[in-house]
Amino acid sequence: MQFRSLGALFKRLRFTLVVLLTAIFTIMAGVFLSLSVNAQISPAAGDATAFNRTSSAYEEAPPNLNPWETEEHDLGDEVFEEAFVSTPNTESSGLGPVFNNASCVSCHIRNGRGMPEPGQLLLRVTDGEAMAHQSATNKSEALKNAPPVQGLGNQVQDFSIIGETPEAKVDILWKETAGAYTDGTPYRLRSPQINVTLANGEPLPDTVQVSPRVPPHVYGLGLLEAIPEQDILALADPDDRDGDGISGRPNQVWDEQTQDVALGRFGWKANSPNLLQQSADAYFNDMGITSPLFPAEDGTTEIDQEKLVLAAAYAQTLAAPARTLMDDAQVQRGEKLFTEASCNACHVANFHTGSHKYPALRNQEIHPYTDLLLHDMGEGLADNRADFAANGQEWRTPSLWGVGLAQTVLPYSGYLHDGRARTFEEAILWHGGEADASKVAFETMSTEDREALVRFLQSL
Ligand code: HEC
Ligand code: HEC
Ligand SMILES: [Ca+2]
Ligand SMILES: [Ca+2]
Ligand SMILES: [Ca+2]
Repeated sequence: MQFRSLGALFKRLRFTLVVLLTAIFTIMAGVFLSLSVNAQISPAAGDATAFNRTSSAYEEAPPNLNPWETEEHDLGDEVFEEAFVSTPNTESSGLGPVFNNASCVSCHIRNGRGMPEPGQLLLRVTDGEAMAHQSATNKSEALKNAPPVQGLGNQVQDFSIIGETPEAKVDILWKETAGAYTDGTPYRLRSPQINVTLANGEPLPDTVQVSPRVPPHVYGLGLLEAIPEQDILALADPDDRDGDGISGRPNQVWDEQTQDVALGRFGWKANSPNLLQQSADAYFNDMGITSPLFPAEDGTTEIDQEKLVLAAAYAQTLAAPARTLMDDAQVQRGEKLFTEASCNACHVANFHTGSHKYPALRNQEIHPYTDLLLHDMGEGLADNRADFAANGQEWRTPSLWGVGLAQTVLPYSGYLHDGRARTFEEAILWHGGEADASKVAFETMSTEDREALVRFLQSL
């Protein structure tokens, strides 16, 4: 390189120096920024926390998986995405004949919640008349206490493969009502009206009990599976002995593997004991795919045990997202209000996981904000349909970790079992029954406090 004068040389050096200093400054600022951002982030699931708060936040494997767990997770990921087709194709065949959707991921979108729309919303049904005259013949039948509906079973499959007829057509209409907070701020709530037209064109008889449910998120579930049973049962207070208006009961469900009664943990009414059974149930009922746990009547199966185990493995090995904005004064105020309004009586923040098939999930301090128990949530949310030990007004407390990312992952997705709540405010305003005092506390808060509480939920 040649310089025409000494001045030009200095100019060149000065330029290099500026570039160098700028680079150093940028790196230092980056380090400083990442440190200060980290101070705002907090692990929600111990070593199994994922530090990603983008639209792919729910798709992370826990960073502490060992190589074997990582392989199970990756294979499970493919299984979760596998779209089935009708027989006689050689691969991914066996869909239907009737079904709700063709893959796990088409309902659990980006592993988050799904929409209250045909293809994602499930309708569980019970013959209410038979229910009234039920005399159970054995333990598992007695537990199920949801007599199937003639021609529909316990779930409406509103899609079918070519050449077959869907069981029914499902239409969702929204009914809106108006209300106001104590400070006069108006709000609107909506609830669904489900219209079912059977294959023969007839409407569903009034005696059929219908329970619409949106797909819940599937991350962090292995950690919930790893909570020791006695720690969940210890929170139950069925007769409300401490007189705080909140009871909480465990669901008692049928475990298809052990052929015995077990604690229910998964599903909106905690009607499934573990993730393997929940996955087999999804294959069978949502996709029409038989498996070793739910074979066809003649004993044949459309997927093998290995695939079933991998589907469950994926849900088991999904991390929970880290909390954010821990240093934010409004968020801190919201967290205080969350406790003051007794939200944490059901949305329990702290657990310590015990044993699990996957070592990464063992012995972690987790903050899922659920007690996994059933609560009477009042008439407004009632589906009037029993599900094992759960009655028609009871729902399992959903976990709230990662809930602040719901709109980032799937904009316009709703909250609550049927996706009726468009915002956190609406979700809270629907709380009743055991949660009535919490709802009233929220309704009577100042606008500023309501905003702080919602901001706290957004930080989860
Ligand atoms: C048609 C949509 C649909 C499909 C397809 C589907 N699911 Fe689901 N899933 C749901 C709904 C709705 C629920 C809640 C059911 C209930 O509460 O009764 C659910 C619940 C779950 C849960 C429990 C979540 C929790 O927080 O308790 C898991 C795990 C799950 N599904 C995994 C799967 C797997 C694995 C597959 C594929 C084999 C699958 N799902 C396919 C709609 C679907
Ligand atoms: C008595 C137990 C109880 C109390 C107290 C309670 N909740 Fe809930 N919460 C539930 C149950 C059960 C549901 C699910 C109801 C349904 O889906 O119909 C729920 C649902 C939610 C949801 C929607 C979650 C989702 O994934 O769709 C949010 C948000 C929420 N609660 C926040 C709060 C806040 C904030 C408070 C305090 C103001 C509170 N809850 C108090 C039991 C409770
Ligand atoms: Ca099939
Ligand atoms: Ca059916
Ligand atoms: Ca109590």
